[in-house]
Amino acid sequence: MTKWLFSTNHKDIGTMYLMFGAWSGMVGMMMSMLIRTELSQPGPIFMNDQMYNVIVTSHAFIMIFFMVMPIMIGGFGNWLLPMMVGAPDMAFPRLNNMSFWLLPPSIMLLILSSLNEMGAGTGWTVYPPLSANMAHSGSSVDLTIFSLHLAGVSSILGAINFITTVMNMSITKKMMDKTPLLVWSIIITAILLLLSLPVLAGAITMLLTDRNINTSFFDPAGGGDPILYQHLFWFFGHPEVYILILPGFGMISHIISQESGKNEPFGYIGMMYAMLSIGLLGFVVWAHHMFTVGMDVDTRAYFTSATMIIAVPTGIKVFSWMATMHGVPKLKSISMIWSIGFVFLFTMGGLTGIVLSNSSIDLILHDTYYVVAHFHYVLSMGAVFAIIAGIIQWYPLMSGLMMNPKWLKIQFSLMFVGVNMTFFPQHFLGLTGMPRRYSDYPDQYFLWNNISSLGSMISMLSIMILMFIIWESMVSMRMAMISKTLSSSIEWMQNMPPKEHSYNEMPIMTK
Ligand code: HAS
Ligand code: CU
Repeated sequence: MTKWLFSTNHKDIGTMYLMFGAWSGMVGMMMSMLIRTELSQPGPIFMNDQMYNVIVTSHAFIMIFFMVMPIMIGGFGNWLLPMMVGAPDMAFPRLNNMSFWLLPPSIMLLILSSLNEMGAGTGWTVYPPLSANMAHSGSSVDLTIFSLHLAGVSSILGAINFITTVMNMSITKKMMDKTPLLVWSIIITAILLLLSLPVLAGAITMLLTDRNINTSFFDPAGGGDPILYQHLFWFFGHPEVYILILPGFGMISHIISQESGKNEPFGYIGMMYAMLSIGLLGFVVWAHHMFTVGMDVDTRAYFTSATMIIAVPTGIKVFSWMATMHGVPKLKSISMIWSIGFVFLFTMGGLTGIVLSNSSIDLILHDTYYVVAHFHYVLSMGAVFAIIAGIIQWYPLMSGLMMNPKWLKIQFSLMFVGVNMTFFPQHFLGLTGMPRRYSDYPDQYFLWNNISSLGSMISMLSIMILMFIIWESMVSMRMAMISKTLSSSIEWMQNMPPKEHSYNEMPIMTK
């Protein structure tokens, strides 16, 4: 009965990733509710500062490494990429299974780190000296490091698999300018993973030896420098934020062009080069996370300008999505509604990113709730909206079932209200100086925090309704008609590579 757990089939593995991501998403959401409850009014409610920081840290790790990445790359990537390039499966099917099975032990180590000693209250950045022995003795931080090692190996193997699949097994390989944008987005993401994760692995391993075998890479007492850790972390960390959004870009491009009834996305070639430049530029802007460490003015000027340049390719994407939608008379499908929500709210998050990229402004806003508002607009409303759009778009293809469209519309409205009510007020909190990563605040900040906490409950309700809608579609066994959406979806995938290349030309690498 559990044979599918060991499956080497890309669709089975994709499904396992989706289920794993949904489960982790529930855990991450529960932690966010603990955070928002603690912050719903001034004064301690049920946590001390260390507990609060442990929960914030696990929330971030779980959402990034165990929710967004597994669902987007592992789930949608595995399901759709082989079909879209015309391959029978991924290049290394058993490696694919291993990539998935490295994740459960990884999340287990992360959870163990919270149940052990005082937990790792370091933030997802794990900066020393806070993460060093002096402030975090005991095994918690070490367990977190091991968790990241495993998640990193999983992603690197997955990246190798995707790159090899497209290079060796694609019937479109001689015409990458005809390959669907979703395939492009996953390839670029895989390259970013391959180049950035080893740097994180190096940094956390150096931290591990600093903590346990008396090296002093990051300890000035032994000639080291904690700023070195920040450079290494953000050389990974900034590309990582594009890893979290690029597959979403790919899904949104696909959904918008398909649901608008257009043959291809507006400005296909421009979209392709925009993603390539975002990926490339993402490697040369990392120090915009470290403006407060005391950089000289030329370095600040460089990192500010380089960061701002990313608005150009991103603007190309935003305007091309709008051009693709142009002239479509009615908003017919729910996945299209989510995509429009994505374009609008991601752009808002992007604009506050441009505000933060100004080094002199960032000296004031760094480590305030303004940053928290920025990254939740691009993640909770960018990445998450893209994921939900994708689920609604491809659920009939994956399961053969149909969700209740009227309920889905209600659910979207609730989510739209919920996330904006949660995160918009956080801009005000940040601008008036409320710092992040504290469990308490002065009374002055009560109103907006309270509204934010109420908003988070609305979002949680909305996610629970989505779970209910999926459950209901399963128990009622409402078969999806091979409707327009579904058939055009299949047609799209089969038509993208021009017909003259037959499947027989492909090297068959699976038995
Ligand atoms: Fe960011 C911090 C700057 C995109 C995620 N970001 C974070 C953190 C996360 C994150 C998680 O420069 C916190 C990390 C931590 O724990 O400390 N970010 C940017 C910029 C962009 C950007 C410039 N971020 C993202 C994406 C993310 C993400 C995508 C994940 C999905 N971010 C920053 C900076 C910090 C930061 C600072 C550090 C702050 C601090 O102090 O810690 C860009 O890629 C966004 C480009 C998108 C747009 C919108 C569409 C473009 C159009 C074109 C016209 C617009 C123009 C701009 C010409 C710009 C429509 C005009 C400007 C106006 C204001 C009108
Ligand atoms: Cu960044």
